[in-house]
Amino acid sequence: MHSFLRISVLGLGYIGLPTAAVFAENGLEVVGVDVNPTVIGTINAGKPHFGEPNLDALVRRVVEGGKLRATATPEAADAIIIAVPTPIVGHGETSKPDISYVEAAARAIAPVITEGTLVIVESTIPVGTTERVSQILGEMRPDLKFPHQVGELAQVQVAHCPERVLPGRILHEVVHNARVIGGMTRKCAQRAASLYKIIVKGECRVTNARTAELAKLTENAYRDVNIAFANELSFICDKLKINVWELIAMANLHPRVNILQPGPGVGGHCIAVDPWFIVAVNPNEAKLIRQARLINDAKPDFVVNKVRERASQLRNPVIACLGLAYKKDVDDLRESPAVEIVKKLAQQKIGELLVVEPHISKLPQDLSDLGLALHDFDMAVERANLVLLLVDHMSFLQVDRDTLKDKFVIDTRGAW
Ligand code: SAJ
Repeated sequence: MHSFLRISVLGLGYIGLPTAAVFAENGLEVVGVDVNPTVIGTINAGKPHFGEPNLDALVRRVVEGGKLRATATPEAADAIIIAVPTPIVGHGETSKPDISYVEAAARAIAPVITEGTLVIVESTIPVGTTERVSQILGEMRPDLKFPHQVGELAQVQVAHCPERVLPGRILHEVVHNARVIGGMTRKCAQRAASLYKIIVKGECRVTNARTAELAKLTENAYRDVNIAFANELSFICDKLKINVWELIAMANLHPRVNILQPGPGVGGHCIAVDPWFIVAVNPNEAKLIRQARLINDAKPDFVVNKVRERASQLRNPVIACLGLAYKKDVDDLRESPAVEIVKKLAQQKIGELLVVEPHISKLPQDLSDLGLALHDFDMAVERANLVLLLVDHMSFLQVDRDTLKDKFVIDTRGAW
């Protein structure tokens, strides 16, 4: 039997809320903490504040059942999971991780921890940050002993258990993925593993905190590098007038080749961000990882140039921009290359833009400030003389080929 009756999750976003809800579903009393009053109100009304398959029903169940409650002030708990954002500051090569939310979370929980509390960081963090959390707690609570001070004799356990779930499949992956559990000490790791085993059906592999920190960053850098390889091929194929998707399908027939797909660029809050956490700490060693980021970041401009080239051949370019999300079938616009492309097209006044994004009901302010509005898919495709596919949403795939016949088509995803 495990020893966790009540846990707390700090940060009720894309990771924190599903994690909190799944623990609650498994019988624990869960206190969710967030700084945003709207988020707190929405969750306490039994609703998630963002879209994710099956999350609505789950949140309603656990809130109505009294197992999950959201609040603004941290409370004591057997385990406290920190799942706050770790953005980057700066741009491109000057990007640096901003761990201030994690540090603030550590300061916020310091007053409520007691002997025996397990503190877990799930947020993606640069190597060394788990130790930093332990230090902050130690500075604020001189009455307790922490792992960075006394190792296994610590009265409070600290661990890093990075989240690895894929948006769109979060509730499945949070249960079925293997977890990397990095303890500041062995006991910290084992205690954290016993917590995750309550909800995780996959393997819980224990290691030290630093290895866990780099493992998470490595997973996303690996994917970024592989997407960069595909995007670089798309630049090469454009010059050589070869269909890059056909090329990749051919190469992937080889039993040991598995190239990913080129696209309009890499978005989302993870893959486009996390590799910089490695580069910032190891600028001299992380050459390939840096270059991959630069290649992927160059893709939106390449698409804008393609559109400009095509539009210049039209008297009155009317451009249907299909999709704003960072990837298919999600409503998440964070770091989305599609948004960047649409913004640039609008700023450069390249034709009349008809923006389509079926997963949102309102355009973000910065896009409506550019004079853009949301349009219906069929109407936009019908009216446009240039159709730009930016996201391969399921609902875009069954397009009537006849309506595209006399139009320029730029398919950045190779979906059509
Ligand atoms: N993309 C391509 N070509 C591809 C695959 C993806 O251009 O072949 C683009 C997507 O369109 C999107 C971006 O890359 O813009 C990232 O999408 P994704 O589906 O690869 O990943 P994310 O950002 O949704 O989630 C990733 C996952 N990490 C890995 O697969 C290694 C997820 O497991 C992590 O939990 C998540 O980052 C995270 O939170 O770190």
